[in-house]
Amino acid sequence: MTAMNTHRAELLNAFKQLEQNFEYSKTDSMSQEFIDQLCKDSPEFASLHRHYQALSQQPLEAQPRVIVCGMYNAGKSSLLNVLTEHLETECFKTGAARVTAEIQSHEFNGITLIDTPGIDGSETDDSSAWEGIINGDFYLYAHNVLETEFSSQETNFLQRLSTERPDFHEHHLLVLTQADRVSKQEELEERAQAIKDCFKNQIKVEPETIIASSLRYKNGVLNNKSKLRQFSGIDDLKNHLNKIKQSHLEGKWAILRKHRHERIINELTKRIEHQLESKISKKQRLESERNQKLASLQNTIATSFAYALNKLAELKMA
Ligand SMILES: Nc1nc2c(ncn2[C@@H]2O[C@H](COP(=O)(O)OP(=O)(O)O)[C@@H](O)[C@H]2O)c(=O)[nH]1
Ligand SMILES: [Mg+2]
Repeated sequence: MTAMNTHRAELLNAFKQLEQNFEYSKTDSMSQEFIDQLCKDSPEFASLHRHYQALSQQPLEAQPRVIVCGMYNAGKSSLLNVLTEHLETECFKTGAARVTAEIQSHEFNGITLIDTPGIDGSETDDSSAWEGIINGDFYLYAHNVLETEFSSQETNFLQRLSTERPDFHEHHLLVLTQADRVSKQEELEERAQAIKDCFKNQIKVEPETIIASSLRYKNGVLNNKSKLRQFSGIDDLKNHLNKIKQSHLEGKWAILRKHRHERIINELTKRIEHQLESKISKKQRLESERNQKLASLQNTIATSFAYALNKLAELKMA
C-alpha cells in the first residue's frame, strides 16, 4: 500500500507542475500589460517610453522647447527671469532653497522656456522632472562660474542626458552664471576654461559657452548703465534664443522632432521584439519541458497500472 501512495504523490506533483507551466504560457500576449511590465523591469525602457509619449502628445510644429538645467542654486530661475524681462517681479521663483520640485514653463517671444528643479540626486524629484527634461529641443546648461569642478550628480545627469538624447551635443549651450562674483577678468577666463574642460570631458564635445550675470543685467537695465548690461552676457543669450526661434520658423525643429520620434519608435520596437523573442523561446522551452513531463507522466501511469494489475493477479493467485 505504501508503494501505491508514493505513486499517487508522484502523479499529483507532476500534474501541479504542468498546471504551473500552463499558467505562464497563458500570460504571453502583446498588450498594455506587457508594456507596463517592461517599463517596470527596465528604467531605460521606461524612460524611452515616457519620451515617446511626451513627443507623441506634442505637435511637430509646436514652438521650440528650451530647457534650462543644471545644479540647483546655479541661477537658472534668475536667468529665466531676466530673459523674459521680469526684472522687478519674478516669473520663475528664485531662492536659496530648492524651491521648484517640478518643471515650470513660460511662453515668451515664440519660445517655450522651461525651468527645471535642479539636479540634486534626489530620485523621486529627478524622475518626475525627467519626462519634461528629456523632451527638449535645446538645452541651456547653467553652471556657477565659482564651481570649477563638476559634482558627481552633474556628471551623472549630463551622461544620462547625452545617452538618451544623442543630439544633445549639438543642441546645448553652456551658460556660466553669476559672473559678477569674480571681479578679475583673468580669473574669470581661467575658471571658464576649467569648466569648459570638465564639460568636454563629460560629453566629449567642445561646448559653446556664454559667461553671464543676471544680476548685472538687472542692475544695468534698471539703473540705465549700458556697460553693466553689455558685460552681463544676457543680450548674447537673447541673440541665441532668437536664432533658435528663427530655425523653428524655418521648420528645423519639426524635422528634428520627426527624426527623434522615428528613432525612439525604432528603439522601442527593437526592445519589445527582443523581449518577445526571449519570451517566445522561454515558452518553447517550457513546452518542450512539459512534453517531456507528459511522457514521463504516461510512463508513471503505465507503471502504476502494471503494478496494480500485478498486485491484482497476485491477490487472485492467493
Ligand atoms: N551674485 C549673483 N547672484 C545670483 C545671480 N543669479 C542668481 N543669483 C543668486 O543665486 C541664488 C540661486 O538663484 P536661483 O535663480 O534661484 O537658482 P536656481 O536654483 O538654479 O534656479 C539666489 O539667491 C540668487 O539671488 C547672479 O547673476 N549674480
Ligand atoms: Mg530655480
